[in-house]
Amino acid sequence: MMHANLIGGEWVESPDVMLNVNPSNTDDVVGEYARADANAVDTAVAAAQAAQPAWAEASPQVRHDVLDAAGTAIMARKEELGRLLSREEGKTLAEGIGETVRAAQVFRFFAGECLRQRGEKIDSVRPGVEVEITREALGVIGIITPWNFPIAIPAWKIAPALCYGNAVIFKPAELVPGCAWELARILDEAGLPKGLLNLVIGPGSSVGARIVEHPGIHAVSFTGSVTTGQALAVKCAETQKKVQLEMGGKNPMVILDDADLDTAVSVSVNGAFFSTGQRCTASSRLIVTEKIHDAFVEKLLAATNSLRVGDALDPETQIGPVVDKNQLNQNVSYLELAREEGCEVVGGELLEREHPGHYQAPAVFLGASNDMRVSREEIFGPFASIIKVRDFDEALRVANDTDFGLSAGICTNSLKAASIFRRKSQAGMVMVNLPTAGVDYHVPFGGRKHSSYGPREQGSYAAEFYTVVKTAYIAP
Ligand code: UN1
Repeated sequence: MMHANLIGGEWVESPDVMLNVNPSNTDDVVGEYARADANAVDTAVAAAQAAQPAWAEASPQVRHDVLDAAGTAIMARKEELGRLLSREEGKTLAEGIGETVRAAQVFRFFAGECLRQRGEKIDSVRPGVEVEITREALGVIGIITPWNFPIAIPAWKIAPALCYGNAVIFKPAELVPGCAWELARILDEAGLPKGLLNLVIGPGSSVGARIVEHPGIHAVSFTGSVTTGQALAVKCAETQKKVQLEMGGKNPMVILDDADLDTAVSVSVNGAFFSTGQRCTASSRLIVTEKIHDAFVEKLLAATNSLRVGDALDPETQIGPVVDKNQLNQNVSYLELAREEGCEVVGGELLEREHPGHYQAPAVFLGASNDMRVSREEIFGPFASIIKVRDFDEALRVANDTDFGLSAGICTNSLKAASIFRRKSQAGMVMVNLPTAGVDYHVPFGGRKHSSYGPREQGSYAAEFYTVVKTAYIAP
């Protein structure tokens, strides 16, 4: 069966069809998906513009009920959707189901937010005049999502967009159209009026480019690479679109001498290797003070060695395959670079399993320094640089010495060190004795420097991006 795009409330097929392939077994085709073109974006925008005003003016109860029904439907199908997610993306089944649950929670959270929208009433400086500040929908939002969170990232962009009364043009990553298609169908079946959510699966060069240049789209929320995001922002400025970018990370995890060793190892393994290191919140720099360094490395290597790499759908698997051949080749070239730069590389071998897939062992780069390219560039694989430092002051300096600023972690039992780190970290999110990745769904998410641009995502802070403020002056 061909999976069609959803445009103006109709499921539209296309002569251009692409295959969704399972990275754990490249002989397994997850499905065939219609590829839209730039003209489909134009049709979608026209439908979105026609549908959006009535949606924004509808009772918040109407929007609440649709988002709540979508959240309930996702939750009821968490095993099946989690399986589809793991099959198309390659993260483990537990991670796939966990991410699906997160998507359901996001929809329920924003169902509640529909009912919690409030404004402000302020006395004017002019006697007798009152000022009212309210938030209104922007109009039509372009949503461009990456392959590494096939359901949660679409959820945390689409749910707030709809909550605040907008219509959506949604372009998922071509590597993972399966969850995107199911999400579109769930919203359609949840009673979302026609035209409010348009699914346009297709290449960035045509579909993505048209979203970015279309004058009928008022804002674009993008998660992906720094290069694509920066080019997109420049293009969006030409038509004065609001932009929200979530991009890379080179997140530090600082391990201090007084850390609990088991906690330090478990948060490092989780942060660096879970989801095959394919998270912008991954801990790719483990910055370790000298007294604990050797004991930490010994335990970390033992833990890393015992990780079971395999088919994402096998319940025994802890690390699934790399998403595709391109990413695998890139990983391999970074392993070579790590050696050239003088690191001792432990792990990283390409592995064979029952079916042909992109399997690779996690790797640590021992003896790394913070100025090596492998410690500065986002690799997006199951790798971490181990950077030895003298003390907390140097650790803090190294942690902040990066072009990125998404998430930063510290393992310590010192309240003083933890509070100084929280204050001085130049990252958008700080984790104490917790992995840098794996965030809550109801609080703001985002970073600084090259990691992010524009207002925060998630929680009530999402309103900043998905609404526009109106200030009204009222004389009696
Ligand atoms: C998480 O770590 O829980 O693309 C979320 C990413 C991030 C999401 C990470 N935008 O990896």
